[in-house]
Amino acid sequence: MKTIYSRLAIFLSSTLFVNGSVFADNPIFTDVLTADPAAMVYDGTVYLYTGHDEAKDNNVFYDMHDWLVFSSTDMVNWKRYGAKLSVKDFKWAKSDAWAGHVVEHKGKFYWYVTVRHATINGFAIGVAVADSPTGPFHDARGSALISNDMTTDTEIDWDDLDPAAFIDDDGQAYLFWGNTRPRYAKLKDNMVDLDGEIHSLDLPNFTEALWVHKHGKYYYLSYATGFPEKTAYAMSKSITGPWEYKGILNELAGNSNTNHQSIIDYKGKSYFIYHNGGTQTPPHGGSFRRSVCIDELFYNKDGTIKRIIMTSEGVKPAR
Ligand code: FUB
Repeated sequence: MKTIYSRLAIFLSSTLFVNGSVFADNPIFTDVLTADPAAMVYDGTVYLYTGHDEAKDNNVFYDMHDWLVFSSTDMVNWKRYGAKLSVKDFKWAKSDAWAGHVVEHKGKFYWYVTVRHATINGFAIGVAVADSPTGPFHDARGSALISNDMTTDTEIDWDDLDPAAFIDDDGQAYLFWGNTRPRYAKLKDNMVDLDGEIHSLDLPNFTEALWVHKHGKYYYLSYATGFPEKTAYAMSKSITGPWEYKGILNELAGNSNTNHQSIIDYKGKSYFIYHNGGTQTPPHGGSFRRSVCIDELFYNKDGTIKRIIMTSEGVKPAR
């Protein structure tokens, strides 16, 4: 009997009933603080890679040391794998496990991450590789893929963060990243070296958190705009642009000055995955104690995206 009741308690704590329907409630995890979501659909499963906030209260700054992995086949029930990559896995890095992104290429999984470089001033981007979406991952280069000395056109040392990889239909891979200055470069087929020069993009009021996706015939570049951050987006018919700015996609995320989105299609629906500072678990959420949320995303007939409606109820199970 005890087992039945405890299973029921776990089920009830992970779902919310609204008018007889089952939803995932937002934030989707209440026992661990998750930020900077990056989702990947692979072989019928959604893999969710997140940062891991560990700040004890909100009077501090980010306290982030590793990245977490989750998976789901319905967007409501999530399997937990724990921390599968850490700053310590990059011998050349010293701290700050900020935003990352995983893509699959030719049966291998590449996890691009933001870290603070140990010997070159500023933030840097590293890449880890694994044979499975849940690891084990190891440093694929033994050095930074991008470091602050490679981009000298800004005064700040945190302009090289928030990597987002994208593989176009012709197999060419790209890496997008940046804070203040949005950038992209081609990746070699080995996925761990840049192929050619670094380009700058022209996106209005760009802050950070680039995410690239394709839906139908259009390419979409979404990003955090302003500060505190909203999410904006631009569209193009080509991954290399020109990009046409389309406006605000998501408003300020509750109780957090960052918003950091990921957008996927899964089982016939589209999802906007982001973080807010909304956890009610003491000592509560905030800008440095963030939690991942999921809401549906809807396209208009002309390919533009409807403004996201952030909800407490979250999404219904995908079938
Ligand atoms: O999580 C640390 C930083 O906050 C990320 O790199 C940014 O995108 C913002 O979410």
